[in-house]
Amino acid sequence: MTSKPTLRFGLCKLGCMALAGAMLLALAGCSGSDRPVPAATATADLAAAPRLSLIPAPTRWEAREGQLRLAAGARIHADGSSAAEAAALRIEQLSGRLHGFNPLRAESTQDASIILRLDEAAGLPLEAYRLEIDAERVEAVASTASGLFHAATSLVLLMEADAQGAVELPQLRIDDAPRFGWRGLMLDSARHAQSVSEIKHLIDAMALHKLNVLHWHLTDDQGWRIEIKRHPRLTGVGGCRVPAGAAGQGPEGIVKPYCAHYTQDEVRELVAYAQARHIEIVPEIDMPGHAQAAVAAYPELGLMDPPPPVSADWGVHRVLFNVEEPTLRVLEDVMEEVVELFPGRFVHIGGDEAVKDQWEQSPTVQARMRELGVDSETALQAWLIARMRSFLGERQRRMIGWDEILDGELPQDAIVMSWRGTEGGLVAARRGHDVVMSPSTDLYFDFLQSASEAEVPGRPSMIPLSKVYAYEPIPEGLEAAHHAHILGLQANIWTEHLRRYDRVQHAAFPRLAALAERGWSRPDRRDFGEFLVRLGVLQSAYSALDIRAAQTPFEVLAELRAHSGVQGSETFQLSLVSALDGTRIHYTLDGSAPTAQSPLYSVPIEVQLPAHLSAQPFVGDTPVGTVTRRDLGVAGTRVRSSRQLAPATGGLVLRLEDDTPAANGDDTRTRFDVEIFNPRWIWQQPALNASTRLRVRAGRIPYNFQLHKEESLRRFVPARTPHGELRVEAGCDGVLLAEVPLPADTDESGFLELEFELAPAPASMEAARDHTIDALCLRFSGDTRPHMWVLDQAELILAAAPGKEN
Ligand code: TNX
Repeated sequence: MTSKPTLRFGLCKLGCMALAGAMLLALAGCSGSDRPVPAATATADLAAAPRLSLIPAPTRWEAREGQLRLAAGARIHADGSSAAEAAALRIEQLSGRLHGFNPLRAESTQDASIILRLDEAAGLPLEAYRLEIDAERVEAVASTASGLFHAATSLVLLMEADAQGAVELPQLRIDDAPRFGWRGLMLDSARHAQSVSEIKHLIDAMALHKLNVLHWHLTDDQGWRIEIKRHPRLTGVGGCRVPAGAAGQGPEGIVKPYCAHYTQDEVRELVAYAQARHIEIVPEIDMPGHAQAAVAAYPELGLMDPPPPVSADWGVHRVLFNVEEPTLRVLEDVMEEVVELFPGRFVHIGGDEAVKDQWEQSPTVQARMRELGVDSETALQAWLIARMRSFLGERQRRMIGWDEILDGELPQDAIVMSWRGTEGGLVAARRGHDVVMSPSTDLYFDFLQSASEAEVPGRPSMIPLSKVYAYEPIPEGLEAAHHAHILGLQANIWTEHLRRYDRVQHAAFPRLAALAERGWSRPDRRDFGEFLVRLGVLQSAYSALDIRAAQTPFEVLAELRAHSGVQGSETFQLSLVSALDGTRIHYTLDGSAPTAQSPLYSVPIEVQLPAHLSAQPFVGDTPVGTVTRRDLGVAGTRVRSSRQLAPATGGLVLRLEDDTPAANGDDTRTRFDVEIFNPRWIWQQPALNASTRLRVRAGRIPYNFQLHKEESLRRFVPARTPHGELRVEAGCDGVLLAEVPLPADTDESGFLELEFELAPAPASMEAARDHTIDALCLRFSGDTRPHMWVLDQAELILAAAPGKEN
């Protein structure tokens, strides 16, 4: 196991009080087992006290003096209830993997140092538990199986292994219970599916964070993933799509479909696996939109002639289910089987992004509306949702839908999932609906978490760890009387761009730790810096459990700029940024590891090149994350990748990847940042004084977006030659500095390399020399759909100075 930061609790507190404040001392890393202090019993000043190294932070805890050491061979006593038995198993499995500590079982409490009791009479709420650790033993009590399970998780996370195979535990008492009953994660298995074992791994990771709802997005335009016995083509046809571009083409032009679905046996297996970890799986069958895969499988469910294929595009599609009685019966058949497979309380019916064009244009739908007496397409959707709600209600399931279900009449017991910001949640709660908050502004984990180039494909509008941690589920302005309607919160992992499970994990962790704390812990004790230190402990668990968390949030981003001077004698400025709010960056330039005594970064630094940067964020004196290392050289100031070139403001930026797997078969693909409405790449302050040539590498990827109404926002510059040109301007809409005709296709590698002179009008060349060109703007002209050219990197080539090597 990797080493833990030694954040322990109150023991450290008084022993180190001379240091500046409780937080700092926790950060100072005093583990304090040799520093006895009186038991801290008051709970009033908890906000100021350093916390246990637990995420989510417990509701209440009391520090006691000393440690409890459990030697190898220590025993657990479970009280005979199945709940205690399950908690014992949990401890055995988790402590074995995390600490190499494998306790045995005891027949009686006398022989045991860990006692697990299910005590209904104790009257603890659902999921709540009490954990007491004294000099002799651990006792965990709960009134529910979920409570005892969470106690087991907390216990193992509090253990610290020593070299003799024993574990040490702080003496304490914890009284813990979640703030919200819905602490969820949505997994999109429709756009890209994960294997059963990957989903189990994710469920285990959720349990580690005490999350309790897995919302499973199973159907969408790009795939139907759940086997429905009565309608086998849903998966047989709807479970396969031909990916756009090269990814869908095998050798010799053979199509390479992407197929995946979960059999009913697999679904049952996952439901049981989650249940054993006190996680409820909430299935989602999306309607009336996001229906293209189903309509491709059974065209009679839709309104298109000819029927559409399963979509290989991303975005908002137009395909809707029709509302004929036979279609509704198919949807009810689906729900019937879904209800049999998922014994939980909730079923999600989607309801999002159902663009009504097809309903508006269809005479059959219009006739149906007259027959039903509904006067708008929105009312028709409300009618469909209400019918589904009755069907599910008769089967003792509560219906949930995305916040669009608020448009039109909505039955009172329907739960609203607020995703278009928090407004939907606010309105729904005021109207008396229960609500789950999962706003795209704060909790969409397909949005990138840092400005690092190493971020995986997704949406580069950023949702960093600190933003998730700062999220408050009760919408601002909601009257106290309605607070109880907020059931909780949920992070959504949409997988258009998360092609593999390692990327899903990158998106999920560590942000899920912040989400878990916001869902579980008290809102009044929030300290991001202190959370980061506790996160160190969880990160050790991540590595022990092979949870591939993102490292990018901890990366120190370095930007190097040529400052002034003529070629060969420029000075260089280095700026450093950490995405971790409130941390400080210590750095060195000689490659040595930074410590709290290393220089503290405050303003851009003048550097001599080459230099070897090592930088790390610190909370107080405690380093967080890993060291970022960069070799800095002059060449780096003259090259920019698409991910470093700020796209023009507005529009929709995506981090996309090449559709061709690398020739070496390792499946790494080039990533491009592209503003898909008006693709342009802007190089701010290029070091143009010495350069007159530009080398550009470009890739070509499918343009596979359904933009719907936003289609009109597309701004492609007309081509002047058969295949369009690469244009370089001095600032967008500025003087043209180069216009290079493009070939019909890429070279063999799937890329295109162009090297050309910046040959501006004399006046703009002057401007370039005088350093008054603030930005180079690169774009490709022409409408090349179904493909698009995308910039990979641009490099300024130095003009050979007299008497100097280039
Ligand atoms: C909106 S959120 C969607 C999804 C996309 C997601 C991408 C919601 C209810 N619909 O279909 O995958 O944006 O961020």
